[in-house]
Amino acid sequence: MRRYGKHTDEDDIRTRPGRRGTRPRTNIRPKHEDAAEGLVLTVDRGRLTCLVDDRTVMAMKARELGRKAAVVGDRVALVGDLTGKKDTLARIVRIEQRTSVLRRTADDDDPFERVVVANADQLAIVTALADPEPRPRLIDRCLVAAFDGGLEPLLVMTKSDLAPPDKLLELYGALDIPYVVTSREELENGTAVARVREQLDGRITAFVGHSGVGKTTLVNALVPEDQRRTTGHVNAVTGRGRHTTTSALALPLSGGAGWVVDTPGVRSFGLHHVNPSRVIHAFPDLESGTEGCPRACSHDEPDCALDAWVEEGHADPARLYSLRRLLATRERKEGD
Ligand SMILES: Nc1nc2c(ncn2[C@@H]2O[C@H](COP(=O)(O)OP(=O)(O)OP(=O)(O)O)[C@@H](O)[C@H]2O)c(=O)[nH]1
Ligand SMILES: [Mg+2]
Ligand SMILES: [Zn+2]
Repeated sequence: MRRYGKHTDEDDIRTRPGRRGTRPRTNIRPKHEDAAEGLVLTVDRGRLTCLVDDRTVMAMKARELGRKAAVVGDRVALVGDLTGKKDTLARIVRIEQRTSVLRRTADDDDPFERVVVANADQLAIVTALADPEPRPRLIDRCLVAAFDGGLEPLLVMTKSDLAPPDKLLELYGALDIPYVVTSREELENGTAVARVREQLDGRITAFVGHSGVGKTTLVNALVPEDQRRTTGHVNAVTGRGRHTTTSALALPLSGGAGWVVDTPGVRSFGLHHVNPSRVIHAFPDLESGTEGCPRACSHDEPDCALDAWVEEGHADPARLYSLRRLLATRERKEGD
């Protein structure tokens, strides 16, 4: 309110009937009343591709935005050339308030935090059941980032044609988190797509996970044919997938409301920005066990109630191990 109120008053004075004929002054900060609304689809070295109505418009940040950066998923206000024609460049004059922010740091010691995606409702945490091997610790970190950033998590387990999901389901099936399991065959015959679609319709979902887990393969199966991206090939020598996806990109779900955001593969998901006391929220299976903990329990001390909680069979010991590991890496950072 305050941001625009002052300028509105000034403009009212300048345009009131008695002063007809006075040309609007250009030395007042424009308030961009006629700015168009856009959605940031992708960002590439300062150039942003935005969807304005049904056109894709290239834009750059206006100087008045200062250091504030727009990211994929941001709702922005644009002025200037909005035709979307080749070699035109619009200006982003405002970034609307975000409903959610998916943040990560390169690692826990890295204070430089990047916003990966703005305004996503849901975080699809993609894990291959094999090739590459599942990494529960990365899953846990993504869960923490989801809870912290206001996104609902969805677990996607791919490549069930290579290995069964049993072990992961044991760890995560008990959590109150929706999950889907997919295989190559189910991707090809469309059954996997239908199952995943059920979880995505009407929402903005960001896909994250290690490189080579099949994020782009899955996203491609969900979006119109002409919007598909290239996917990686698993390197025969290292067995690892190449980092084929190099930038985040928002794509519309085919034939319906909703967006999917494909992101580049990550090795780690640094949580420098997350307050350690909030980490427990990503472990709902353990959270109820903390009722018996001493005040301000670090959950890694002799009186912590979680040891008994796990011994009594309320949660998997691997989950407590994971929580403690995560807290320990956070603590080390807090200490320095
Ligand atoms: N066997 C099997 N292979 C799959 C499946 N899904 C994807 N792949 C293969 O896994 C490899 C990597 O897939 P991508 O979709 O590029 O993986 P990504 O997660 O986008 O990787 P980055 O872009 O590097 O983060 C490709 O060779 C896919 O064909 C699956 O369900 N089963
Ligand atoms: Mg990819
Ligand atoms: Zn405790």
